Amino acid sequence: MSFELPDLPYSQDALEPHITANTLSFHHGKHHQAYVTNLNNLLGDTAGSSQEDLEAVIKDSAGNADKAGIFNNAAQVWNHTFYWKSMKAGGGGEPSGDLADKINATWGSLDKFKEEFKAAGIGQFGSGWAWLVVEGGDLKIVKTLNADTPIAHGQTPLMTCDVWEHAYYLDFQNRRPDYLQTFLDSLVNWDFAAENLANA
Ligand code: MN3
Repeated sequence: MSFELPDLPYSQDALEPHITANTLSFHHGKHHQAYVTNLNNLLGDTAGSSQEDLEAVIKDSAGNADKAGIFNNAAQVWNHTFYWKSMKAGGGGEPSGDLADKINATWGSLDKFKEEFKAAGIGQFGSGWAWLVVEGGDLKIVKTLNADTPIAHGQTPLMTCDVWEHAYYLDFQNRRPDYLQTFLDSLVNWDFAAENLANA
């Protein structure tokens, strides 16, 4: 068995003009694929194939210096699959229902949430991820370095934005703040986040 690159949940040009097909062809077809290939090479015959197998590999290797390569590649496979689902064509707008209520209760308004999420993404020095997670029933904004992932820390991710330069450089060059603003205004898939909250 081996892990496989999941298809994008939309066509490569679905997120244009915000994120171009050119970016997704490299980000999904090259970067995400490389993490899958590296992980299979590192695990050899012990590689699994399901989402549950992948999460078990991440939890087993987290914090283990001898398994840093396995952790980094497994977590990046998981993080990217989750990131694709965190966006959709015609995304952005406002969440509804329980998610909207919890965002308002936690940050006071959607605008304030967006401001703090954007600040987390900008404030992640170097490469990493900005996340909306739920932990112990509370919504939180967290950022992780490099491949690190909330599922290794007992948190349930609701949605994420990849802030590695490869995620935005072809479309936004060095303008990470503009990429984050576009993600929040025009791409984020609130239905996916609400579904993850309902299942948390
Ligand atoms: Mn990436």
